[in-house]
Amino acid sequence: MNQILLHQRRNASQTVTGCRSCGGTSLQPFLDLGYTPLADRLIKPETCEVPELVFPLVVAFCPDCALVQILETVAPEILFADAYPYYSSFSPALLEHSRSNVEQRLAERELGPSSLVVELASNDGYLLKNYVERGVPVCGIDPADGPAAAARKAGVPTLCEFFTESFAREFVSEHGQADIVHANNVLAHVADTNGFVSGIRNLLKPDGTAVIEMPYLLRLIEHVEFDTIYHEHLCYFSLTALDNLFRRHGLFLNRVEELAIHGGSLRIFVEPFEATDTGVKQMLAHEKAIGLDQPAYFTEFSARVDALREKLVALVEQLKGQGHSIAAYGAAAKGATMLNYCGLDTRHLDFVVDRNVNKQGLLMPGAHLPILDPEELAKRRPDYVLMLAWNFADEILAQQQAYLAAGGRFIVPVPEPRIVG
Ligand code: JHZ
Ligand code: ZN
Repeated sequence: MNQILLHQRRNASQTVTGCRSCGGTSLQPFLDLGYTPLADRLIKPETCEVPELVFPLVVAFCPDCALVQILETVAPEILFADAYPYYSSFSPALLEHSRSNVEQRLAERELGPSSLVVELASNDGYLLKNYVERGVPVCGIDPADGPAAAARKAGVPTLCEFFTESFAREFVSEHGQADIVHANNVLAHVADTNGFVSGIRNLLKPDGTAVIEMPYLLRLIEHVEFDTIYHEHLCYFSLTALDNLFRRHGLFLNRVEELAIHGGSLRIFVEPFEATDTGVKQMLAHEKAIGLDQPAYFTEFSARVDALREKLVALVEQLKGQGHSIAAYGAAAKGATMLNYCGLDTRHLDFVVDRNVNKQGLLMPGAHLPILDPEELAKRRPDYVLMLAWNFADEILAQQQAYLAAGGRFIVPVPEPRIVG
């Protein structure tokens, strides 16, 4: 059966008719990445003949509230259900980032045995464990059962649930409201954007703070990080769009920090009272000044994505033509978008390596490259390695000194394909 029709027949996805935030019906598409398989749906070798579900990946701008979003919503049961392979704890840099986040929160606010910290999408407990160590009661909420079980095993109480408006009400009646709510890289993943934000409003004490991180749209566009676009990411946020979204629910962006993680992220401090600091005002003014709240800002992006693809494919084909072998590093979700949109597969690349043991032994979606242990780089010595997890490039290059010293080279694809090493 035709792959394209499969998703419609099985009711696995729906196309939005209005903006995910404001409901406006003037959505303006500006990038079409075609039909792609699900980026985190790794394939078991024994089922590699079964056709994969593919879904449209079209990105649009809402002129009414400035939210950038994809048009297709894949059912969360399909996206995050069985064998969701993402475990936060495989990156030392992310663990350090989370530990220092918690240290800063503890330095700013009195938190003790009668406080409550909740994390939405708490994954394997990578962040909350830092509060546990300091004697602060926590509760993680995460719908993926593998990571949730790992969190419990690590001593982080975790409810294996989707966080919704109604779940927030039940949670508060049972456990009370929270002093701090963390939500990292999850707001973009939820289909009911307004319900999720309204749930945060319910969950917060009147003097509570939600500390929320998400990739920053401005950096995505600037650095052509188009590979961070996949079906799990329904929204791509500017501060302007966030301000519009949270205000609708009586929540205020009182403080903002820009972080380098994941190609450039925002950390926003959201509270149920208005006390906007100058940093927020300046960032909103900057977005207005550069036109990030206007559709014209996005018109050239598609051509820049295509230019990157042409350059990367030309480079890979040139190296192959010279007889070089090429592997890839990072069975990341973004890697799936990069490979599939560029049409790179087993004809060009021999394998992918990844430290996440839950990914090893499986195949990349679409491209079907086998995922192996990073030690294979030293053993098999490919001439080049395409850095799919470019957001962790520094960390990975530092680990791969032996491979580099032996003459190995990395190809870093964004913001522009280049060879390093
Ligand atoms: P990584 C994830 O996206 C998942 P992904 C999710 N969709 C999301 O929203 C974003 O993060 C923010 C591996 N690795 O984390 C681990 C090594 O092998 O950038 C990962 O598989 N060795 C929820 O999947 C991959 O690379 C290392 O030294 O695009 C990186 O994937 C390091 C540092 C990582 O995200
Ligand atoms: Zn809108």
